[in-house]
Amino acid sequence: MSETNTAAAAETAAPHRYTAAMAADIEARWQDFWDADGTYAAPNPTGDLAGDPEVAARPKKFIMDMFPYPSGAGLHVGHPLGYIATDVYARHQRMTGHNVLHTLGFDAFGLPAEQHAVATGTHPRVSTEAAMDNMKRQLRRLGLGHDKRRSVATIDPEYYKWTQWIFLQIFNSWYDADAKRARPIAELVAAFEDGSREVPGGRDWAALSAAERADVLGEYRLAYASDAPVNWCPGLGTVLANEEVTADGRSERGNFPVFKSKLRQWNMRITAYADRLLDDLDALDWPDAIKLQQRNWIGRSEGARVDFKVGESDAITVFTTRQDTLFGATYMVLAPEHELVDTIVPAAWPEGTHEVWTGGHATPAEAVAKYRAFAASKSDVERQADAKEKTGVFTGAFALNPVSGEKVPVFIADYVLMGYGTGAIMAVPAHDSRDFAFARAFELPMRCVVQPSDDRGTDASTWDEAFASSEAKLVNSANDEISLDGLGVVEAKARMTDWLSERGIGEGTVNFRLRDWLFSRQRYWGEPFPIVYDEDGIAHPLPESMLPLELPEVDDYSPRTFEPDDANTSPETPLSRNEDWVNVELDLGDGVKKYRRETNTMPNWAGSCWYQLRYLDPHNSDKLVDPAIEQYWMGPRESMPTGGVDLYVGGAEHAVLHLLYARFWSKVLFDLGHISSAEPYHKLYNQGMIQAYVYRDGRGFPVPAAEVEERDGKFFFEGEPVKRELGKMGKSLKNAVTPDEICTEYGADTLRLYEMAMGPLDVSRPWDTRAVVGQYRLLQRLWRNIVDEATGEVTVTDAEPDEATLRALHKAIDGAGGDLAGLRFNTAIAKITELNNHLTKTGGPLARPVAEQLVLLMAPLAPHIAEELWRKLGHTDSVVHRAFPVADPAYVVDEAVTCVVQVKGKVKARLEVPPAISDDELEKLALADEAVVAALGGAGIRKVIVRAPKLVNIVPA
Ligand code: ANZ
Repeated sequence: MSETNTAAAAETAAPHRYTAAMAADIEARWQDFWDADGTYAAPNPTGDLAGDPEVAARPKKFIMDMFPYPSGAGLHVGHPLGYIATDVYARHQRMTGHNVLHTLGFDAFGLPAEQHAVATGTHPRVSTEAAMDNMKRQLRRLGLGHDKRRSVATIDPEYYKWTQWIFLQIFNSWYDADAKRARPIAELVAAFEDGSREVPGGRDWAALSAAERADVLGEYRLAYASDAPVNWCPGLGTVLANEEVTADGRSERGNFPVFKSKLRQWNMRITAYADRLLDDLDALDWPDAIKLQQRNWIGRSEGARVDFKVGESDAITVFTTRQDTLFGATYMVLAPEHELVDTIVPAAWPEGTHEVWTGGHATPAEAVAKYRAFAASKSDVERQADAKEKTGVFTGAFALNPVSGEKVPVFIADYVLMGYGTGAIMAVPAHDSRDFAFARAFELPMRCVVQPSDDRGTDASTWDEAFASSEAKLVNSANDEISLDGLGVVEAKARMTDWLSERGIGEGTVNFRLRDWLFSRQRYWGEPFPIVYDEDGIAHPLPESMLPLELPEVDDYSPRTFEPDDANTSPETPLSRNEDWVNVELDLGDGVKKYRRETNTMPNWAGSCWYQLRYLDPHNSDKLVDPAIEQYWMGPRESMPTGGVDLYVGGAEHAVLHLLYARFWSKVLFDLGHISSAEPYHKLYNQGMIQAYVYRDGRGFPVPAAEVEERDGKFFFEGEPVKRELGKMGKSLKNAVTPDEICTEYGADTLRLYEMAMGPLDVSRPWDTRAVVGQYRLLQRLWRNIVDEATGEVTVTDAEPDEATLRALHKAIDGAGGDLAGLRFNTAIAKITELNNHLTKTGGPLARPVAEQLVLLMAPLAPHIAEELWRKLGHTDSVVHRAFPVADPAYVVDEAVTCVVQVKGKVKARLEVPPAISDDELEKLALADEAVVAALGGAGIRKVIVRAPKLVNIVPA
């Protein structure tokens, strides 16, 4: 008989067997039921909860997935791994007495839709909404228990109204470093007015013009416009991120020249929060690796600033973390862009200038100009690459080392970055590897000031590499006033810092790697800034009543492009061409005046910085979020002093940017009193990736994975052998599998089980469509254990379950319950499978309580079949809010096993012990046994051999 015939025959014999067709029917019915019933609606404390003290008394769980971008390509089976996991967890939490808030919205602004719009003329909203609809359909099919009333999309004006509102809060506040918190800018203005705070430069606030006041406040605001050096690409008409610029200074897309150009851009003063962003990490339940990445990104360095005199009146201030090595500073380097460079460059090379220092140029000015042009074409990352050859030129100037009194040459070189520290360094070639390489290339002197711990000696000119250590002792470091010789590095640093500050030529300082966040984009498909400029160019915030400021309709979604080589151009954003929208007459409180709107848009990250708050209260038109609601779902608790979401699941790729930006916005909103949680996400969990096999033909091109055949462990496509490797899943590697295909073939419950059973959630694992059937069979056996496949009737009896079944049941409840709460879904499934197999093997109808508990156990993982069986078992309510089974401890402990205790090879005692007993425990029990003590007769013990739980062998001394 052919396979189809077998299946057809089976179906006639068993018309009520669990099949894909039946799963499709069950799943669609329950999905409709849940939607109509509002089964997953999470009650709010001010609304639904207020009248129900029993519900209000329950503990809460706010469970979130990272905000998805609705891609036009739809989902493949790798995407929902995290969504299924949070859903299973949320379902288990509901069944263990929690009020659960779980929903999913869309982070829907973004470049792909805009590029599609540029290419096709379709409005990005149209393609984005189509993509969202498709994704919602795909997600609904998986049976995810989301509170759909709370779903939001960042592109909805009702949502971005609040993104703009938050921008205004940030714009209208400043960081009070003494109080260590943000405060309204009006309080700063008041302090300038009444003189309780000095206006920078000691000026009189009342005497300042409006423009001057705006400039002063711009130095304080947490959102401010500044002239930032950016990668300007005239050929594309847009500013690019460092990552989008190639090694030879061209745009990755289109290969156009890129120029470092100063453009007026919005920034967020995240640096003001550097310390708090670091300190508060301690209170968060996040993977250590992510915390470490955030710490490194913030990059706190303790060191000193030191002034080196140049000429009569100028000084170069350097930032160093090794002020102890100041005696070893034999030259200096400025970043090529450093503003002092122009001041210090002399007209001609000084007498005796080393040939290699000049780069072959006739004058220092020429050398500097040439080198600057060269450096401008590189990204910061390339400039810092350790392995690269060191380049630079002498400026023609010398500075004075403040401790050795030596004249040291001042260079410019690209390995020193303008954006870090002071943009200038003292170079200590003996003890810094980059300085060492540079000094070798430019034949500069080196002085050893830290005694090497190996046998290379203290003549640095003979070394092959720098000696870097923070544990060795200082040498060659004394003048008439200070000696560090013999001191350890830590003490020498402290001594040097004191000495420098006493003389007013330096001070201890903390430096951060973190930079302010560049917040402008020259794009259409983003949130417009709620900012207008008056005729003097002063920025004014729009009043809240004018929000949302909606995106205007435009004809052309692309920015204006220019001659690729024309560096003297500046971006013209898609919004700027819309004169009617840009030029407005508004009354901002002082009569109707003419204004120009800001025409940049906000970056992609803006909408995802605060979305957790909107999930809480998505339809509130007066407030970002009702404080009582925020307090209930996210407020601090004893176990989470900074508050936040209870569980946040997503990929590790968001370690820094999104998570740092969201933390920053939370802190500003917290400081200003809008929310009670100082952190957005208390517990973070990174799920692994679903990988997929990629099959490549002889030329290395991927072939469609679905059409590859396996024979004897070898793989063939259209008869030709192909090579198999592991890779990402996706269209380009021709190995995408969609959840829709699997749902059609087996049902969503099978897909859910398979994804959860593949391995521990945080580990990456390869997808294998052929293995999915294993979970399908589990569900078929589950069904068959409760339902008669011929009649469709339930088969349970009212007879008492036997002891072995009760043991199997309660062990499964105990194990699976703990596993579900601990996100160990694969082992939970293994335990439920074991129980189900036991029930299959024992045969006969199940006792009703066993059948019911089995269904409840399965409910978080396979909710559709669980609902259906629950109904068949005669219940009229949904399984979703039923209590998860509780194990009876009497059945959980295993029966005892007998352990034989031998002394000198002879059996002296038999002990009844739990099978899981540890070697240590068993040894203690054996040695305490009366018969054993008697057999040893006070003799010492030479050796104890323990083979838990069955054997202990004691060898007396
Ligand atoms: C002298 C010295 C001696 C240094 C030594 C290091 C080792 P972190 O720890 O990352 O903060 N530096 C300072 N500003 C720089 C800039 N703008 N571009 C490139 N390098 C810069 O690094 C601080 C160290 O990096 C500083 O300490 C400085 O070199 C260098 F044995 O000063 B050090």
